[in-house]
Amino acid sequence: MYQQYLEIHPEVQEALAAGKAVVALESTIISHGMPYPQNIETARRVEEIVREHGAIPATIGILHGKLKVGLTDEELEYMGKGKDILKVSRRDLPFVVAKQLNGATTVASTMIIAALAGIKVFVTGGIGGVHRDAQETFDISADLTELANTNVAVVCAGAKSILDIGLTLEYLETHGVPVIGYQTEEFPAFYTRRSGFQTDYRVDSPEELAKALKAKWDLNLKGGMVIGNPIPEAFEMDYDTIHHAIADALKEAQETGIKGKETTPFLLSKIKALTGGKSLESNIQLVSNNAKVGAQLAVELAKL
Ligand code: PSU
Ligand code: MN
Repeated sequence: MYQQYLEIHPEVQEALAAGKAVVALESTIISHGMPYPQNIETARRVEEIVREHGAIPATIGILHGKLKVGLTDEELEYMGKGKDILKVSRRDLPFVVAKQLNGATTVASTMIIAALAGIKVFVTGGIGGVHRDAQETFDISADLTELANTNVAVVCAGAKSILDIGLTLEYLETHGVPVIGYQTEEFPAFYTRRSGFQTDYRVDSPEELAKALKAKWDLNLKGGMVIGNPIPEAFEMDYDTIHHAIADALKEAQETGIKGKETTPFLLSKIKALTGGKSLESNIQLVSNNAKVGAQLAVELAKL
């Protein structure tokens, strides 16, 4: 039934049919997470890195209601430039499809579409999570419930401290989502390598990660896995700089009444302005670093 809504790029289709390594990439980071033209440059670079490490990239997005798995260069450009691109999470999917609209996919909806296409590894920058004042706002990203339900591994640089990282990890634990530190014991905090929170397991190689995923899914333990891959030291931000910027951005969001799906994009662009663009540079570097690990993982998984 769902095939009628999917449009898989021929190169991706071929790779999947042959059991080769494929890596899914999201588009909210392109349309709502970074400014033009760095968004498109980054998206292209990330695809290249995935190829350099032996996998086929499949950037996911929605165009005229079609769930696209693998975008052409023009489509990628449109994702980065178009003014009519909605931010689409799980709850938005049916309407964007039925009304034939354009949409950028979040971690949650990218996981859903990747799973429909048969892709098991997905690379992004950071996952959504439990927001800092969630006790009051109930703002908990649908990314977390998706991780509990959909069989896709997510390679990320952790979660930003615009979120409550501790509560995010508690939520994932409750829902049985393994949280892995890639070559680290600590869950990374996106712009910085350290967050002060431990992960459940440290894993040092893509083979080891692939084996754990295979075991999880062989055992019918549904859901994903969060693989926290810290930003390379050279591109890490100064702890105080980023923490002040985040505090200021959060204050402004509260004062101006920013809510719901606008929150994450608002905070990201404020932080970029407050750090004089440094946060954007870190963001680009950490996604590239994740693309490498994700591709290596997909290659190992394809061997099992
Ligand atoms: N974190 C980033 N950049 C992003 C996002 C998160 O560093 O662009 C996006 C992802 O697509 C993520 C979404 O799935 O924000 C979470 O949004 P929300 O909190 O509204 O669920
Ligand atoms: Mn939210």
